[in-house]
Amino acid sequence: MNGLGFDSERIKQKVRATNYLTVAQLFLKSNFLLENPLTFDDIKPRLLGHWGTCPGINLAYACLKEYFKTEENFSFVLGPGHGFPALQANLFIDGDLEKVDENAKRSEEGIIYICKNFSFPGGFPSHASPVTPGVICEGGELGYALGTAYGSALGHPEKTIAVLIGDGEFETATALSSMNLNKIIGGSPNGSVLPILHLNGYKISAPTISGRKSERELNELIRGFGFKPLLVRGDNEDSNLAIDYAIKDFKVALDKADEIFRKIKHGEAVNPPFIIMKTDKGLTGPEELNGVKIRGNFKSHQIPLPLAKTDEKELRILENWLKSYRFSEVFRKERGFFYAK
Ligand SMILES: Cc1ncc(C[n+]2csc(CCOP(=O)(O)OP(=O)(O)O)c2C)c(N)n1
Ligand SMILES: [Mg+2]
Repeated sequence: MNGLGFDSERIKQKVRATNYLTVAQLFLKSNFLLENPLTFDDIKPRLLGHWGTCPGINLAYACLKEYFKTEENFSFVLGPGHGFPALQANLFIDGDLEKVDENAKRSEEGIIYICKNFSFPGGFPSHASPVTPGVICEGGELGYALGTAYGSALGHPEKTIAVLIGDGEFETATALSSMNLNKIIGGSPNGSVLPILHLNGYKISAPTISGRKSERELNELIRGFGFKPLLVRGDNEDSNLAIDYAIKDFKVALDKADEIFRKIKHGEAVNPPFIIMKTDKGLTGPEELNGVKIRGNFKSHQIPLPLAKTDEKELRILENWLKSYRFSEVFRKERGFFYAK
């Protein structure tokens, strides 16, 4: 049975922790726990990486892990591999990274280690890669996530595989043609594939086609491929409310998906579920900079504060952004990570 003890407070705290560690990996070379006011010296000399996709990954991952925590055969495939800092933050906090890398202990030293080594020569790559524990799809070249998920379900009826697909990725021929795989692979003797479209409206420097479709038209497209669309709405202007609503919708959508997968297993001819997760791109990040909208815009795709090392205003925005996650409430040097209940 899935979804038992689904705890929204624990999810919210985990999302704050993973978002904090994501931003820390992108920007910080010291003062990782923000024990002193942030200075230019704390900022990495070369700011690399992608922020915009990360908060959506952190939200989806936290909800999925909370829902499927009792299930050994649950796995997650990440399409947008450029969201590696988010994946890394989750693998770190869950202790998966520590199992393969003794430097990644869930302590202050471990935090320093993952932040310093993100996108650094001899350290961690900027994208998901074969050295990332559990990765079967790098996501550097977009499009293969859905096909990979169906491939790993082949001959494994015990498996449930959730797969996050970017809405830009959803415009690739590979992703769109993989939408037909439910007609071939869905159901016995294979596992259950749960696609999640991350509808954040943007890809690199432009809006996405799906993001500009009406809700009805997008639902009809998904239905046309033989899926049952389920909406998770995390697009409120207030980031905290957006996360609250998304978590509630996730629980409802995952319960529904579970019910549908059970019917499919019993041979009923019903359409498999397909979650559409709508969030602002760069959710919880800076809203605007110099009058230009960042959150909910393509401007959040990579480094939203590119001058944080030299510009006092950007540095202070970064400091307030990091503080907004109240990281000290979920991590203490002497206690490590802890969540509600
Ligand atoms: C096949 C392919 N084409 C282009 C790129 C370059 N690229 C990197 S990130 C990105 C945008 C991805 O947008 P989306 O899938 O919506 O992810 P988001 O960051 O919005 O979550 C693109 C086009 C790529 N990685 N792979
Ligand atoms: Mg997108």
